[in-house]
Amino acid sequence: MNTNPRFPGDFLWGAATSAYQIEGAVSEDGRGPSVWDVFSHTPGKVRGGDTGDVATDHYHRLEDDLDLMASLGLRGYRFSVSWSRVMPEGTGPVNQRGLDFYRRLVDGLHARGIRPTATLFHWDLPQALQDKGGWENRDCASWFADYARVVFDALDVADWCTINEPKTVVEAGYQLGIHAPGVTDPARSYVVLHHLNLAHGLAVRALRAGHPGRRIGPALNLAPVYPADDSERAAEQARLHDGLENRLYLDPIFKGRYPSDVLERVAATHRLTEHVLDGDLETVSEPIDFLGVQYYHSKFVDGDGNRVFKYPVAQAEWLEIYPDGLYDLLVRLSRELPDTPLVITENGMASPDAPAADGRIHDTDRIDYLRGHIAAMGRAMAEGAKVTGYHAWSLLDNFEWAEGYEQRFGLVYVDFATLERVPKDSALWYRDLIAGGRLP
Ligand code: PNW
Repeated sequence: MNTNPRFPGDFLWGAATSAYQIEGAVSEDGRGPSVWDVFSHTPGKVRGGDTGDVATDHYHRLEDDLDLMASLGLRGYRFSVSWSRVMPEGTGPVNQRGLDFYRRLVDGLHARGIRPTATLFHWDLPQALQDKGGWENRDCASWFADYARVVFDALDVADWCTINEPKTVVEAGYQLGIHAPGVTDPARSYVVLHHLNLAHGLAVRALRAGHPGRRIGPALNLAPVYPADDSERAAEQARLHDGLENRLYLDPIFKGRYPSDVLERVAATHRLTEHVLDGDLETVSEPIDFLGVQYYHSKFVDGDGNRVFKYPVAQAEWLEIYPDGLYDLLVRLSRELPDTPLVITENGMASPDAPAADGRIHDTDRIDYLRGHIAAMGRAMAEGAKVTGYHAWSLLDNFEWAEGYEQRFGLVYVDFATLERVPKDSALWYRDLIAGGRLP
């Protein structure tokens, strides 16, 4: 058996970013504030008081960053559109200067032969809409669809992701309160999930209606759950946690229903079913073209349902490194969803990288992480998983949400004092992988 097979010639090797994490220029050219501007400027919410005001200054360094992508040989680039750059109030007037930035980005990608994937929502809801209840307001789904139509019409992009990681919005934004808008109320979180799902479905319909031939899908962060020991109780907890981690997000989109075991489990708090109106689940389960899979880690749970760490963790304390989990996940998804192409829309790890004496960044831990996960993906593909692309998270070190600038996920190092970019060893390794079509 060939243990280092060649990936298909048309495989989409890319890197991903998101708007608030890299752009900066938060009050330029008519951009309105988002919930993340407000949250990051609230004392105590982000490590070190960091904000996305400047971030990597990508907004002003667009041409250089495009050249950087080309120099790494990227075939694909996944970015997100800032809703409040395009519609400063979230609804109503469109800000052409905001759209122009993304037009320049997309043109620059096409000019370099890099295929764009645009994500409509990567957590930066316009603050004006948060003031009207945000995702707790059912109208937010139709505001989103209106915004989606504007962006679909403006940008020459074939591949679209709707909502980035509804699970993170639900858990970090509305249960733990560690992300904007900082709510700590589970009862409000599942309403938000349903409205995010509705928004997703309405955007799929909007694309179908206006732009046949383009592709659209969700971007779900999924984490395989395993029992930490051989007990029946641990096995039972693993099944339940699989519901909370994975089926709660997959089933509404692919089966048109929320998983009943999860609903029962959270019945006291979720108030979900009362918000699901006739016809909603048909909207939510509108057929999609691909599933964006974001994989960082797996979870092992014991008989009490507590997470047990069995493998080394990265700089981010939740990021337990387990490449076999990606293999298991892809094999499972291709079995359960045989007709749905899979695209890895994010995979990566954080390290406290710093330049060595030679000025280079020797991030061998990241190379090991990428090698392990890409090999796991290759094994799943060899067994028939239909994976068409892989996007490393992230192109650049960036604003890592509540962790500020301390956790570095980039293939490219950013010196946040000078904003200079230096490709890490992992970026050069990834360049060689793309050029050769197999693991270096
Ligand atoms: C993703 N977890 O978030 C996001 O899409 C990115 O914006 C982010 O920078 C990246 O992963 C790294 O964190 C996640 O706790 C946040 O399992 C948390 C988790 C997973 C993904």
